[in-house]
Amino acid sequence: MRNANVKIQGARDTAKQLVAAYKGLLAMDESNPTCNKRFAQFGIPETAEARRDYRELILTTPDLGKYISGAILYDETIRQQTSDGSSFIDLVIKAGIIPGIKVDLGTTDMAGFPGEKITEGLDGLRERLNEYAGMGLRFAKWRAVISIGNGIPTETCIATNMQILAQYAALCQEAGIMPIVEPEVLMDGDHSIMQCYDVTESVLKTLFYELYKQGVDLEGMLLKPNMVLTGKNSIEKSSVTEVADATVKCLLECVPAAVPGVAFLSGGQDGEMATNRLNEMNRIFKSRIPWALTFSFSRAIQLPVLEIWKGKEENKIPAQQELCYRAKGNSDARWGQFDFAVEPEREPDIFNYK
Ligand code: 5MM
Repeated sequence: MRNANVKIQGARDTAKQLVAAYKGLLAMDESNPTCNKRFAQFGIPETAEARRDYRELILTTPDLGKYISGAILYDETIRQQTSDGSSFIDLVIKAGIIPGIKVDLGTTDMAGFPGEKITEGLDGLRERLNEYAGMGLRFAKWRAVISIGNGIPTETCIATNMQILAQYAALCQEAGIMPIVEPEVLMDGDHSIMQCYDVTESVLKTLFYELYKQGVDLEGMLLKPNMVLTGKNSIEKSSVTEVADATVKCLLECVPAAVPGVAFLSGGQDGEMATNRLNEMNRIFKSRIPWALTFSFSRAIQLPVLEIWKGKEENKIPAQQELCYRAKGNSDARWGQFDFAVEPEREPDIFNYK
């Protein structure tokens, strides 16, 4: 067991605050290419100014801080100024939200392992983290990507990515920054929910072994995993309850109780479906799980907002209303109180799932 020095204690406090009752995180850390890709879908200019306006629209949404505990920002945003000349970090804090930052530098092809990716960004990370801590950013995020396909993922890809994630987490805690650890098993493909379960289980078990080996304090971190889902091209369809059942069972098998919270990514799921699935997990299992189960969605919250905004000032208020609606829905789901659009199809029995 690691003694909590001041920095570890700070990370533990941040983790607890981020998973406070009824709250979750907003991932608004799209890199410029990803943000531009989203903008292009809705005819929004792919410029630094449009990205600035959009992020200002998000962070000036009335009442956002009632539902959102933390915002994951991107390096470009924290170096931009709002329209009244203040800093984005100050704007986040003024909204009652904890500011965080994505620190990975994206993925690249893994040498010798066709179809697999490795996440880059460890070089110089200690210095970047110290700079971010000095700017008032209290948590960070790093995403590793695992694909399911013919002969993949390989053990080597999983082990290498999880080792890097654990190194990132250790560096964050050294700097007094709380690490969000994001191992994403992608939805792409035609795999079954059981294949996703098996890969997610292997990824999470490897991850926690690496975190243990590298001395990462589990109370001072959060996990951001995928839900256990069928591949998006699969003919098999899973009910909301089957997804909740498989996901919670997998987490119970792999995630130590010392971790204060699990904040899901949405991974390209339809927004309402992601909310329904989170709601179902909390509705059914909340008395049987040791960690908070919440959200850290990007697309599931933001795509409907972008669709309304379309880059036009006159659409700003309806876009903010949509953002608030999505944030509130997920906040309700955080407690199993979201108003269901999709009825659960069967009672789950997590202990008989596998
Ligand atoms: C939108 O994706 C975020 C940034 O990705 P890039 O570095 O590729 O631009 C990503 O980190 C995001 O925070 C999480 O994956 C969750 O997003 P989703 O859309 O899966 O909820």
